[in-house]
Amino acid sequence: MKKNKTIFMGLERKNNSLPLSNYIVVPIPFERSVSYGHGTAFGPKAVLEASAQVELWDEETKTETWKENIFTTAAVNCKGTTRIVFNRITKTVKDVMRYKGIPFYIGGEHSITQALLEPYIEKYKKLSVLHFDAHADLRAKFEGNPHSHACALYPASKQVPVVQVGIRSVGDTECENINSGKVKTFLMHENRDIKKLIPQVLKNLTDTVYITIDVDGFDPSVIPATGTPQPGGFGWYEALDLFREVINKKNIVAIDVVEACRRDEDTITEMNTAKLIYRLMGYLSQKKK
Ligand SMILES: [Mn+2]
Repeated sequence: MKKNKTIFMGLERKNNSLPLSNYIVVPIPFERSVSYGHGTAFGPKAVLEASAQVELWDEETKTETWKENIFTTAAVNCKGTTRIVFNRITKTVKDVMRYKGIPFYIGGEHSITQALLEPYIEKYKKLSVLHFDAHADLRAKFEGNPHSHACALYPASKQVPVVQVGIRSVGDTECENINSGKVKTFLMHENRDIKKLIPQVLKNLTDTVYITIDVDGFDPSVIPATGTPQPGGFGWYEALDLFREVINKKNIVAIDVVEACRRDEDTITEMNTAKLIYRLMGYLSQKKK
């Protein structure tokens, strides 16, 4: 079978369409405020290309989720000022929300979550956010910029409950924002027993959940190519245990997966990110059965 490298999993069903799809993949190759390593702009393309190498039958969920229709939209145009691009992202979200499919937004740097979350916060009065990340991302501004990747969750944290996991890097200007107000932060070093962590995460989330996954929440041995890596993150199976439980117990409105970079040394990051996204789709599909 000839695979199409511009769509998720490299193929789609005959007569696939946006209204018919159970999953909607939206590439957002935005990169503007990166402070250290570069390459998130190439992330979505690399993840789509790698997804064509992921097996269509998933060995854990025992599903062939692609058959439920996965629609990949054109990439969001990320040219222009941050304000212009964020407006475009929010408009795209509003378009996508008209359909039944669960959206997977693929970044791009984490700042896009600010624009992605706005329409969900507006629509769902009891929304909460599961924030998987190495970094707290709760600075009001970073290097003078309120739309930096280091501020990704700050606006949302003033409006809805944000539950943070994987956190192992907190700046001196944001340390007062963790475990304060609407933010519940599970620092990685204090929460290494995943079996104990999961029920606490579930307890702190509302029933309606938006999941934002910065892939640097994983240990760098799982996801090596990220802009600002940190040691000691989630293992593959630990993270899957958490995501499976949250998906099974909560109503998931959308998922974003951000900060995957492309580098020349290897293809581990894009491959594992693609597999993660397909696995999460599998959990969502299993739940419906
Ligand atoms: Mn991060």
